[in-house]
Amino acid sequence: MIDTCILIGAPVEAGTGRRGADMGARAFRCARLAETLSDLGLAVRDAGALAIGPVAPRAHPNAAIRDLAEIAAWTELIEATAYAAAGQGMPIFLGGDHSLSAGSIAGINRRAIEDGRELFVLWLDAHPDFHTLESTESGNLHGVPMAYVTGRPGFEGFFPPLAAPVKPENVCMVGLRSVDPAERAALEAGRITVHDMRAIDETGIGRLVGAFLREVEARDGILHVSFDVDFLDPEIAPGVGTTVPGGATFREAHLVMEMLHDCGRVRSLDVVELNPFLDDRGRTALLLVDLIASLMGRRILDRPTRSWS
Ligand code: 4U7
Ligand code: MN
Ligand code: MN
Ligand code: MN
Repeated sequence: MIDTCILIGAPVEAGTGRRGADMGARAFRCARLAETLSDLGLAVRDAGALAIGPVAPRAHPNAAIRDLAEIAAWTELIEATAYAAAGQGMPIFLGGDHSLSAGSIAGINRRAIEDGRELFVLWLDAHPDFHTLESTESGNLHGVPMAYVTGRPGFEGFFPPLAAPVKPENVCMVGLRSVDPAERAALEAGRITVHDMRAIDETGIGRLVGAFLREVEARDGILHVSFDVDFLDPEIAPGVGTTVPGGATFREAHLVMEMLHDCGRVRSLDVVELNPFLDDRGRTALLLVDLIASLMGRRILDRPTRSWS
């Protein structure tokens, strides 16, 4: 297992329609993320916050798109950072909005391919973020990273070229409850595994995630987890711009994290869309630190065997 965590602040908020996500990484630090990980016996390296320089604006035929050049610059920087960090420990990308996952997943996958490993992605989110540059209507680029990293067309010449796309059949989305028509059509035509909130209600999140983790193991894969705060129900996690009612509960989220720890294959993590400006006395940041602790090995009681495999 990984024994060094590398905390990487990525204060990108140009991908959202709201201000405040650029303070997310700072809030994780206030909520004692580094100290919590150290208490679990992990070595922690704080890489500070990334920054891009000034960029010249870029136009796109889809006039709704905002800050294309800025997000492209972030993607390039985060991709290179992810690639470098993956060789040295477990990078934890602290957002910042979800557009940062375009870079983190692309860089992690470049490293995985070089190491001869098969990368899987667990996407925990109310949204699939599966718009192309053509299909986004809001123009907010935090809605496109999953389309980019799986190699959907239309990013060429605007976003950095991918070393290789992530295979759609290696991606599992859990928690969906806000899917735009264009995203839905593309998901229906593609091979990504999608579990909406109804599937969680009907089947139980443990069985859905357990089936995916068994698949990762069967193919000897490594796993990247992309955690959007809006995966959680807004009643327990109000500190996020895009709240959608009916999200994952406290225990559902912790169970996923506990199972991920037991599976032992998570090599990188994004925690994105935390917006401290919208939070309630830091409770969303504190909850996320507890969830990250569960992922990194904190448990209620020891259990001799894994109950889900
Ligand atoms: B997030 C949306 F229209 N689909 O494209 C869009 F509903 O990273 C939301 O998951 C995108 O928070 C949400 O703007 C991006 C909208
Ligand atoms: Mn998202
Ligand atoms: Mn979301
Ligand atoms: Mn452990």
